[in-house]
Amino acid sequence: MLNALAEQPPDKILALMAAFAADPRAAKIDLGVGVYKDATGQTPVMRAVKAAERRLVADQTTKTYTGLAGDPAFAEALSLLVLGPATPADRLAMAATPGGTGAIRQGLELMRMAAPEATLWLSDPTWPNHPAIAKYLGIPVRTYRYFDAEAGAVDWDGMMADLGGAAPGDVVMLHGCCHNPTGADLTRDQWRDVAELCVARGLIPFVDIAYQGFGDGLEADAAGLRELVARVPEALIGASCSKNFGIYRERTGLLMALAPSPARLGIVQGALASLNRLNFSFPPDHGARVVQTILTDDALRADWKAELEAVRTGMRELREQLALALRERTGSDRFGFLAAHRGMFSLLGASPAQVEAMRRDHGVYMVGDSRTNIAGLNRETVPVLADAIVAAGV
Ligand code: PLP
Ligand code: TYF
Repeated sequence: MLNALAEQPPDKILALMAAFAADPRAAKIDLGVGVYKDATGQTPVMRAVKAAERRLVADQTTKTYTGLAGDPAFAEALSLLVLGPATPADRLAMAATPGGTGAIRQGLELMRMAAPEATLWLSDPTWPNHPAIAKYLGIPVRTYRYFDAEAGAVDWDGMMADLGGAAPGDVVMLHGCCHNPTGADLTRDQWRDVAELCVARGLIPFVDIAYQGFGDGLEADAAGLRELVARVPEALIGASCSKNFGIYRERTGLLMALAPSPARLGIVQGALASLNRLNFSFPPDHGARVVQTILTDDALRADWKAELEAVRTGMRELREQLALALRERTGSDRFGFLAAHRGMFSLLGASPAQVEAMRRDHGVYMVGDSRTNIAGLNRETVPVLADAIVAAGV
């Protein structure tokens, strides 16, 4: 049996992690995988997470199974963080998942179960796991224009034109904030227009929100998604706690499915629970319990928000510093988009050969499409990257 296996294509982002680890140069800089790093290059456990974990160790009395959809208290707390006080609870089915990736996977399985003929529309470009999971599940995929590389901004006209060609019942994947890999986000007005397009054409939005709190703040980053949820009859939302709680390896995520009416809620909730059972039975609990503990305790929540805010503003400052360093070196504002973008990533606009040259000559590691993890920088390495960008002729 196993002799029949073909080699699987590697995940380019994860392959880059291995190449970086194998590079013996001391001055190498990792701008690859989307993990937050502080000025010393560490990915620390957040203070509130440590405190919640200590509390769990002391107080938890059982580790028996939860429910197939995880603990409803976690789902409620996280859905409130994402969707805010206007959360339509009587229409919202929810299931905890192994990370945000698990929420994407379970959401796409739900789509295939409910609408096997529907097409999934993905932004061009998008996070590589979106098309990879859809392909694995046999879901037809089309792309919509999203990024104007010349302008370093959203190609709004192209996006609306392409989505205008989607058929009723098709699913449109959107990044809630901090678009991966471009860093270019929709404005609040544009979110409203997307919502109206979905309503007019009968499209179902699937919002992947993995970086809430990394862009303009916890509330601002979810504002567009909330505009959408207030307007559409149906939606899927996949939320990840990996980045904003820094609990990457705990695999903590939530799939939310907005049902068209309260009467359909039970059926949708049953489908989510069933899909969890068919894939892995019960979702991981530890990270979910930590998140719930933090979100429902005033002191822990305040401390978590303060630490997240410092992370966010640190990344904003690095963006400003890099844009300034490039303005000084090029005498132009060609890289001004770096300061306008949000979240961890921006596409520099370098060719694969230029990306390779930066790696070879300067030990700067970024993804082949020139996606750069801004959080991998610090005050000392910003000028090194700026020099590398100029030397490579980007
Ligand atoms: N969606 C996007 C766009 C991402 O960049 C990520 C990665 O962090 C995820 C989802 C899910 O991540 P995780 O499965 O680690 O929660
Ligand atoms: O895009 C990134 O770098 C993060 C981390 O298969 C990641 O989202 C990368 C690849 C992957 C899972 C997570």
